[in-house]
Amino acid sequence: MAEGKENPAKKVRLQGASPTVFQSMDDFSQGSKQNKQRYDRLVVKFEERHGRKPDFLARAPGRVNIIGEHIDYSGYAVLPMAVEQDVAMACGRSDENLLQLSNTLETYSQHSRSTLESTSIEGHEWYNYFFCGYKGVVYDLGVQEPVGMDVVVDGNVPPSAGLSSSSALVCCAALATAYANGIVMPTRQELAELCAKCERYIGTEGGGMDQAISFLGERNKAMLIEFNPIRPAEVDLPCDTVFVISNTLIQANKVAFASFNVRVVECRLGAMVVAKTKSLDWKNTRKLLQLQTALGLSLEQMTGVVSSCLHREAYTREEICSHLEITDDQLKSEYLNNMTQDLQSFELHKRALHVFEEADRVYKFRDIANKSHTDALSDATGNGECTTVDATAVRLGELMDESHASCSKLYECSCEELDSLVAVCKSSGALGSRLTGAGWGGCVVSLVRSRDLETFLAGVRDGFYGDTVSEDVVSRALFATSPGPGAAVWQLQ
Ligand code: ADP
Ligand code: NG1
Ligand code: MG
Repeated sequence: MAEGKENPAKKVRLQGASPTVFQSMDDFSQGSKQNKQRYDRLVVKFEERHGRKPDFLARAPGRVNIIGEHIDYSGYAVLPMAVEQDVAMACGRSDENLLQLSNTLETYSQHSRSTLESTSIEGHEWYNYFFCGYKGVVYDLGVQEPVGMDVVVDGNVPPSAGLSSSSALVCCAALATAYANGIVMPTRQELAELCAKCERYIGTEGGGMDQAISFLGERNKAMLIEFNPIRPAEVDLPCDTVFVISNTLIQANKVAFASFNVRVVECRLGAMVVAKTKSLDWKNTRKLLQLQTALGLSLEQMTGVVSSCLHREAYTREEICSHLEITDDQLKSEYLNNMTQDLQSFELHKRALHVFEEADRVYKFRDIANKSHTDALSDATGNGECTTVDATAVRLGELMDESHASCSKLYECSCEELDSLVAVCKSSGALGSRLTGAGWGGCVVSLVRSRDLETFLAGVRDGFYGDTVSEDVVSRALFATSPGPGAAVWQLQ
């Protein structure tokens, strides 16, 4: 199916639905024993700190992106699934005009702020991610007199590892704030749009994938997420296979170092430079998808446009200004962001090529996965069992491998450890392996045949972690995962 066309078999779901409010812990923890224990401990922690029971708990999951890396902020669809790991908050409304935030991990310091103060967000302390979500709800939804809140936070999404702990925190904060203030509950899509915008208060210019899947995640379903507006569509995952996450244990915080925002700017400038060359309205062409739409070309044709309009060497700052006929001050104030003000050179060719090719891979992955599922269910066996033809799983794996190669060579968002972990995953039997999330550290996602899972895990344990990493750390760094549900609230009695 050509890119952008709706697959009629896959209905856009959840339109209009708000995050579920559960009445029992069992429903809220959705069969996850590990999370249930965490939530129990969190309630106790809240009682110890605040001398009463919390009014409610909120949770928002992290995610693993199966394919479609660094293309959401260029407007293109991505294919993530929510994971079991989440950020959870125990919350109690209070009569004082105070927000009292604490964390179950002592490394994250306590913080209090008056609800009457304006919500300034400076620096990347953990509680500023909370305030992103809080500010998004209070300001964007116009809450006049926000209630005081006592909040204890507990998260088990590994931080700065590409599984989106930051958005889990932002989304959970927004959900908790909306629920605590008793406003008409926004829908999942509305909350996702709101959080995609408000996480930018922290300083990164993300595209919206993480917040979308945190609210729109569905058990056993990966999602194709399209943007502007956010539109989710279920994607069937191949049967007889499993996705496995492995963590390099190298942390890469997106606010502390500029590389993430540099890539956003390079894509923006790439779109503008080509738009100017093609005599389009370049000032309003800030995303590569807008460029493609204006040119009316396919993704494949766009790779030709990249080759003919952008040279392979990096562009200097002066060259960009001269091509766009703007001053250096205009470049700074209108097109660069807080972290890229002094950047001297910009890779436009490689970045744009990655984006168009990766966007194409996402639709290919979606089409092959959905078709394989339909074919498998109507299979001659007639017993309703789902079995994926091996060639299909192999092709999906190849798309993941191509994605990693492109992230590594064209987008340059990999690192030595990620490349070496990908190599170990492949040699341990993965059908496909790729970095997931922003990269420069963090996690790899691999597609593995179910029957090969144990051999694969043993191969990666020995080949990557060896004896230097404790069993306990490895158990949290290397695990099979399946799609989990999106954000929810548990109203305690
Ligand atoms: P990720 O890929 O995990 O989203 P980011 O660099 O975007 O990585 O965000 C990581 C930041 O999110 C951490 O430095 C921390 O400030 C915040 N964070 C993540 N998990 C928690 C948690 N459990 N408690 C408090 N803050 C957290
Ligand atoms: P991580 O670094 O995994 O939180 C970031 C962006 C995503 C997306 C990916 C790369 C934010 C909140 N997240 O995810 O939007 O661009 O990198 O595909 O900015
Ligand atoms: Mg993040």
